[in-house]
Amino acid sequence: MWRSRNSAIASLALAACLVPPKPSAHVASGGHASAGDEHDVLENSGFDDGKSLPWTSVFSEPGRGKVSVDGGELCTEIDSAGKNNWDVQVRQRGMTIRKGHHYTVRFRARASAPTTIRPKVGMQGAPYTEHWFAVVPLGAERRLYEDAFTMDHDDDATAELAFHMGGPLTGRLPVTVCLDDVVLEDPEFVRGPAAPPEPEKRVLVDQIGYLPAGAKIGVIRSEAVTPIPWELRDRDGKVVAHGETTVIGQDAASGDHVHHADFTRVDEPGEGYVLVAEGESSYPFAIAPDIYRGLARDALRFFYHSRSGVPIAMPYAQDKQWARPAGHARDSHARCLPGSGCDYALDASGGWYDAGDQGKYVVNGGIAVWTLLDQYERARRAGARAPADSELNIPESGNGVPDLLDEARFELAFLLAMQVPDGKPLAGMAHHKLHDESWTAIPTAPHEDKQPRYLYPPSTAATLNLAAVAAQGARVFEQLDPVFAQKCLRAAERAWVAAAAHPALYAPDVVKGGGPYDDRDVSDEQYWAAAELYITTGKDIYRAAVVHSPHHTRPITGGMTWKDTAVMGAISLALAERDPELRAATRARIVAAADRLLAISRAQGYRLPFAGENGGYPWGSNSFALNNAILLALAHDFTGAAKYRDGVTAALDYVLGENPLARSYVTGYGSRTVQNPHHRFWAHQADPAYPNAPPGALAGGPDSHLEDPYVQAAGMKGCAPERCYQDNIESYSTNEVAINWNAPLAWIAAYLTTSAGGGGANR
Ligand SMILES: [Ca+2]
Ligand SMILES: [Ca+2]
Ligand SMILES: [Ca+2]
Repeated sequence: MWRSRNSAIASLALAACLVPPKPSAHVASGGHASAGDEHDVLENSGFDDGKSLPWTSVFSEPGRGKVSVDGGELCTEIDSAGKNNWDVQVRQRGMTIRKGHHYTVRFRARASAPTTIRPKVGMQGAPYTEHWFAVVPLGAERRLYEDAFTMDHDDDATAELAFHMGGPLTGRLPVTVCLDDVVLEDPEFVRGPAAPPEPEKRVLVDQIGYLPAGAKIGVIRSEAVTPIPWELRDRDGKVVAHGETTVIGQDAASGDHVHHADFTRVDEPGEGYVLVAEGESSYPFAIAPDIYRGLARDALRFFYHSRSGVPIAMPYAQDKQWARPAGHARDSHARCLPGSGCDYALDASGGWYDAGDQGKYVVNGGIAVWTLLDQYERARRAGARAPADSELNIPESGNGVPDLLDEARFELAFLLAMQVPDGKPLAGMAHHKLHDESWTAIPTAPHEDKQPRYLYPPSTAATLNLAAVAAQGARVFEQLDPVFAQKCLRAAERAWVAAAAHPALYAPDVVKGGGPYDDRDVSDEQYWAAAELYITTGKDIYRAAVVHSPHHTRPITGGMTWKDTAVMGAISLALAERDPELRAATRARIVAAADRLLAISRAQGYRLPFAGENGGYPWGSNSFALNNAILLALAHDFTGAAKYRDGVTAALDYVLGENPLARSYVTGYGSRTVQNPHHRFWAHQADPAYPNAPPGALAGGPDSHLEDPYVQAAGMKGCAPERCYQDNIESYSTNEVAINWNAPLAWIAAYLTTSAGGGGANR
């Protein structure tokens, strides 16, 4: 066997041009590629079980294609090569490359047509230091390649082995590149014994617990077709209740055969309760009236951690690991996207980062602000304990204003700043969004992002969204800060007029560097804006727009999304004093919706008041469940019927662990919680120098459309909807966090904390 030169290549920046082909990797003249060696740093070298994980693929626009495991090989079909080598790649991460160690790289490869690949071992993020690379021309014949290098740099705990194969590396397209027996050998590396797989829980509960006054139903996965006995034990192991299950049967959403154990009658507060059936135990949980109090606070503190333009500082960060310098100060002079038809700059600093990325999107910011302000309005109308000034430990704690409103205002001020100034084209419209020119890598803390950022063109959806939220803000802040309230109202009415003059300005559905948030139906935004403006001003013109909208009478099918916003208008009308006639009518529609959601919850094995869409679960499914729960909570407020509140807790029970994966989708809340949300700063899994997520962040949850390379690589095709989930930072379609998802989590947790005792308020 012939080994090539020892080649550690220092700090080679990722050049956009093709390194000229040279024999830096050589065809080995025999021997085997010994996959699965104990000195192999990689996992899954051979692809022989039909899965590619932990290998994943990345296609960066305009790179396009797909990856599959076929006949024991990992094959990448490249339809569009993109601009750069790395616009098409497959890679494995999560390894440490150690200083002074000698590495051998070996793999088999072939291609359907002549093309070149560029494997590299290097840092997965900036500055992308490469420890080794090779440029390898491929042909139709499957051949064995081998090279070796010595690690000259300090230990790299963020290393990856990536095969770049896009941009100028390609020849004629389409082309398929197949890899097999990929080995990265280090004689000093010895793989530890594999961790034993975690046993699947079969007795599922809310890992936080249950309210004394509410329904308490555990889910048991059992093939038994007749009722089975269950026991509830206290922390000392004493049986405090027992009974027999109700057989629910085969459940499509989870793929499980399900029983329910109802221990609602147990209302003795305590911790360490355990539900037992068929010899298996649940995670321990509490029964107490204030179990969601910490969650209600931390779910709101998520927004402080997401602030842009200001440092996240102690003591507000709670722990030094979450402190960071201000990000994106340059948003204070945000310019329009070149060629987009405007030439000014806006001070659009501040606001919240949207999600795992650091974009700022008006339509998603709007729904999140609305939900926070509605939490306040609902609490006031319901006579529940009003949110207080100093409950969130934020810089505005102690300023005399409820912290919930301080936090909402931080984003509302940004939304106002996105409005086109007077005298400019499209004056009064709102820019759709502000984000980076290209996607940044994981990890990238906000202050480390050096990408240019631009204002994207105004849209009717963003403008009506601004009109709605600014109108709501005007009435919420009317007593607290009349000057700010006036500013909100002026912005809202300007936006309304501008949207009427430009009723069909739609954001495009594709863009790089940020989410598109495209929406071609703005009739719902129009209804929502009209409702908020009417409640705040009482003007006939807005009332007319409400009652003439098709959304005024259409049955409500579920909670709001950033794209489907009408129900927010309905909720505001149902809470407001402004118009008793409209209030009664919308309350009736909300209660009817809650009845439908209760029926759905009762038909689900895991009791979720959400049916999915055409049998599948969408991106952010947990937020759909929680936004539906808001409708159930309001129905409880309006009627006092306990069944609606039990529907609310059923949704939260599912999110907090009473689901087939026995996983709490909220960081820090539960025995077995989400660990690795998709986030550019809370990126500990990608780089141990970055923190884990703070407590109280909600993962989007199962998405049966498998919309990212990581879940696609996980071999999950055909998964039951509630199981289509991966707790990995790379799984942005199932494990991202977002402001519009944490907002309903905060709403629901606060509702169950302040109304836990009871009966209907605001009847
Ligand atoms: Ca193989
Ligand atoms: Ca305050
Ligand atoms: Ca819409």
